[in-house]
Amino acid sequence: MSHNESTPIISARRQRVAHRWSLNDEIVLVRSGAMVPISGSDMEYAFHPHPDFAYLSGKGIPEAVLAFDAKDQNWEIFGPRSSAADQVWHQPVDPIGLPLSELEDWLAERQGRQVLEVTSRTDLQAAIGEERVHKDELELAALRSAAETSWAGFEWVYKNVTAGMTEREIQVGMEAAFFKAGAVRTAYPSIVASGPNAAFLHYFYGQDDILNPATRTLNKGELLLIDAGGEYGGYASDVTRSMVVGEEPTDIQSFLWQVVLRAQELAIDRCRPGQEWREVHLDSARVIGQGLVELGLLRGNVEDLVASGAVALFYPHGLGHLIGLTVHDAGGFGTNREPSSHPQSMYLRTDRVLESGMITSVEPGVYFIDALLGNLEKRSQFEDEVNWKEVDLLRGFGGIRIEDDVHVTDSEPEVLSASIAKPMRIG
Ligand SMILES: [Mn+2]
Repeated sequence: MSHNESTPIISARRQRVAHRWSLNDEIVLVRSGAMVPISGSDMEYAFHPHPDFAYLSGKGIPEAVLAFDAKDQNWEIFGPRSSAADQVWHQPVDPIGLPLSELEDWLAERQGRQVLEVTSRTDLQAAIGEERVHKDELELAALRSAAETSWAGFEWVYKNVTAGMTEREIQVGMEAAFFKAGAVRTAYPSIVASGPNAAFLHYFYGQDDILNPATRTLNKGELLLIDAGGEYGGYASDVTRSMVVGEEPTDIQSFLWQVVLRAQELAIDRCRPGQEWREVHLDSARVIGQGLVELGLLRGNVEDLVASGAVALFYPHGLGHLIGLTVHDAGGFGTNREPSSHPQSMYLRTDRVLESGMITSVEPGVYFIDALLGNLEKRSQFEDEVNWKEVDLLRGFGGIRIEDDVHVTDSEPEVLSASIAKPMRIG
């Protein structure tokens, strides 16, 4: 008899994974993971269950173990029990499945059989990853709820942000709105970058020095880039909006914003089964490149400018990544595919053909990044292709990124974050 309390949807996930594993009589253990102590302290980091455990159990409890017996195709979950002493300090953990103390006996009853730890078996993990790539109804519901919490945060921004506020004030107000709307936590550290700070792709508060974190005051007429999202039921939301605050956008702000939006819209429309993601990505780079040529910042044929890496100076990251239990989710690379070394694709986190049921971010951008544009080697390498005189005038412009989370379906792409407006100007 099975003591696990899984829902039919979780049972179906387990069956699909077991089918992919195609084992004989082995035992497989999937652990939720341990609490991680903070060095030099008796405190611990916030718990993040191993996503494979979360996927196969629907639970987020430390030290729990999901055990699979391939002989009778049975799954058993073992969870810790809180002692009376524990309960003086902490509310009890949900007593799931069988007590963890019984795992040893359960394994002893199966003595002589091979016990496989899933984390030490790439093939078994890859099989779970292939299932996690295709979201079921329960996952889609959580992803839609996560996107709704993000909607609340961005609405707060649109209604409340004005020039003169600090990035930190904006972050705190936005995150409060995520949490009020039901987010359990943010899906990743919120990026709230004003003016030139948007040229750091992953700029976030406290990264410079957590004892003495800097924050910047947003000036009138500057771009504000916010890349943030709520987490709900373990599932991430990942949304970026860029807007000019307190003034009408300049011609160049407006032009580049429209170029990024056009690149995004074209890419979203191609979030359909059968599309080769790398090609969709390269086409987004061509749209960005064409815009930079029209602005007079790049010279030459767009195809060549993408191939040479000139466009990558302004758009160095990938078009998007799979989203699920982690913001950069499992299964991004197809079989026998590896990260590219080409400057335009070296940070691409997905390289596979799109299939129905996938959730991908679509997030083209354009930036003026000092670490790239000030690099002397690159300046001489791209001497002819880049109009350095004009480009140098835009150092400090920051960057523009627009990002939504898209569900690939057998019909039209479903944009989970579609209700989050895309204002070019706020405040
Ligand atoms: Mn993203």
